[in-house]
Amino acid sequence: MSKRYTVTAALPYTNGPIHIGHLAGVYVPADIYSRYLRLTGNDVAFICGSDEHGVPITIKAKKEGVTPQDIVDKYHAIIKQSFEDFGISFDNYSRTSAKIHHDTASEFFKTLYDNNEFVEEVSEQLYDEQANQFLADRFVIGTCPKCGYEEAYGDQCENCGTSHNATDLINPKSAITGNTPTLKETKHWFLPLNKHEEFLREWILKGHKKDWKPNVYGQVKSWIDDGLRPRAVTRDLDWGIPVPVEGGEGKVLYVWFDAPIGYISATKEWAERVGKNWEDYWKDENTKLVHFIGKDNIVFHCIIFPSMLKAEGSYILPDNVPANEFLNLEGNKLSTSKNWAVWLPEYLEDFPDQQDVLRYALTANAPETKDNDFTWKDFQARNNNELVAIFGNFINRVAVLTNKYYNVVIPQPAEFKAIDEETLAAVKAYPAVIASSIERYRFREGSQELMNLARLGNKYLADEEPWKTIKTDEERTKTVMFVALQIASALAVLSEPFLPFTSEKLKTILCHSELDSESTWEDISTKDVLLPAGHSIQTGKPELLFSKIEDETIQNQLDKLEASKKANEAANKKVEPQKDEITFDDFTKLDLRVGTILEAEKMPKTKKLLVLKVDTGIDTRTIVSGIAESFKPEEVIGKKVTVLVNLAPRKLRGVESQGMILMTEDEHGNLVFVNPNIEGVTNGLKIS
Ligand code: B3M
Ligand code: ZN
Repeated sequence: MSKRYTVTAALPYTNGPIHIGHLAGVYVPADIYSRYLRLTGNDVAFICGSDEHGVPITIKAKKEGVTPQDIVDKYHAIIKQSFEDFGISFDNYSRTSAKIHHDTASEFFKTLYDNNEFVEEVSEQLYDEQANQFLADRFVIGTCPKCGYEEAYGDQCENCGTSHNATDLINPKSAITGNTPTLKETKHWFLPLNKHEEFLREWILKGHKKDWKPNVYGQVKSWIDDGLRPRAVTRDLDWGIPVPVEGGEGKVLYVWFDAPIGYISATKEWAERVGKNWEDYWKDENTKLVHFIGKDNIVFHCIIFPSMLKAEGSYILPDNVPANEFLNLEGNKLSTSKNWAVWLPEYLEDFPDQQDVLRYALTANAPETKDNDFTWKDFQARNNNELVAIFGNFINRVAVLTNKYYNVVIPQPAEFKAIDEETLAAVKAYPAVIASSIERYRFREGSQELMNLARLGNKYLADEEPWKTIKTDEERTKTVMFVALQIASALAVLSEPFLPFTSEKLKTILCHSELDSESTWEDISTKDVLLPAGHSIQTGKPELLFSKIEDETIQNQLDKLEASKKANEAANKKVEPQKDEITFDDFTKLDLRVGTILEAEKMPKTKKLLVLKVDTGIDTRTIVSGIAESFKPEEVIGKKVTVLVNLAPRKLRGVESQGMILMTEDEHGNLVFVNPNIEGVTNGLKIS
């Protein structure tokens, strides 16, 4: 029975491209779900768009010396293109700088305002005197009051997911100047979440949202149990949606107030375009609303947005919010700022036409219940051992043998044996098996069930060996190839949610479009024949669905990652602030000389220390230096160095060190000697 669904995917911030973590956490699962719902005859609005307000965008604009609009225009186009490239089949991908969104969000705010759903309050907020602006959201960094994470933002802690007001931060610092903020009075409108606590308890906790994933239900419950407080929904910023009420001059809607309303405005925009009524998708109790997000957005989608919808009064509430955990990359947290990521545009350059390989690898290893790690080795294994060796190999053998034995015309089967009946019956069970996984948001499980269907086909061919029976029993071979082709056709349909590009290629190989009617998801479990005898599949050598990925390709990716990390470290090396001023007399106390390292050996039981014998021109002395991680002893013997000779001796691990060798770091963070061009200069000469 067809149902109506509104499926939303978190609106990506347009302050950079999207990477594999976004795909794994939100967009591939949402796409699998939406494609499956369409394939099973449901009415689906799959909605997303660019989240174009908020402080990250203004920070990026300031850093690049352009306007916020320039930033959002650039990255909206890049992100939209990436979603199209990876087959994320939104019905509408909009943007929150669009007029329809400004109007919708303003109207939504005004309705709550007119219904006295806000608390209007003049309160002291964090202020940066030097930058002459209030500090909210990512304009301020401090210690999270809940978990102690020291890089929490003014509105949210990425470490524990909690959301708070900037004034809750411990030891806040301005992200603009580094100064400690002062407090300054300003008026804001607050959504009194405490007023909605009873509703939230009833709806979520007593409403037995037990089908919500434990990671979601658990975070929401702890948030409610900690006690809900009013949250400011306006900001003293100039980039965003102006506050549409008296006294709102110079203020905008808090980005997390306007962004979720973006789902509604994008639905409106779509409905107008396709001649539907948007309210069917947001105000009809029979519509199922599902939000796909990452775990850092749980509080906004399970507490704040539902409270807004409830306060407005005419909207449905989310049926489920199947948030994923985070994906890490080669053991480290994916990071835009550290450029530790696999960016989608770059992936496509290196792996053209292999979107499904990434979709499959990310789904098969998705962070559905805990953070998970993407490794290029696993990516290669999923491709070579599953997509190539099982799925692709099966299809290729079926197509090649049908071409070779029957000139691409599907043969009339002879009598079915038990193995044939059992195999065909097993195929019929797969639509329900995969559907069950998808409907419970277990996409990893679903992808493996799909691969099991390909395994069934592979095993059937390996057991029945048509390449042998063709020589001895033509009738038997016809039956075996007929059965194998039915499995291939089932794969073409059931793979579409997970591998949309492969499904398309497979339907072309099997000429599905020339069938009287193309098989639906349900047909796979009800029809006895998916590809009838006499139907012709594609002539000629069939396109290989997947190709082996070599070790060298993977090594290149690992090298690329390492290089981008080092380049980023160099580019973002923080220059230490200047030390306190000294006088010339202070400087003249330093006695710097040219010296030569005569001997070097590692200090036993330490990682960092070398014990050096240095000829300073004055004498030969022992100096202990923390350079063992950058140099082997033999590499420094004979090196001319700059020595601070009048540093008071000090004992290091029982060895008395009489001076210091001057060092610094190169762009890769490796230690280097501070050596003006002193080769050929004799030891003992003064450096000043
Ligand atoms: N722009 C995504 C994030 O926090 C945020 C989602 C909005 S969904 C309404 O990374
Ligand atoms: Zn925290």
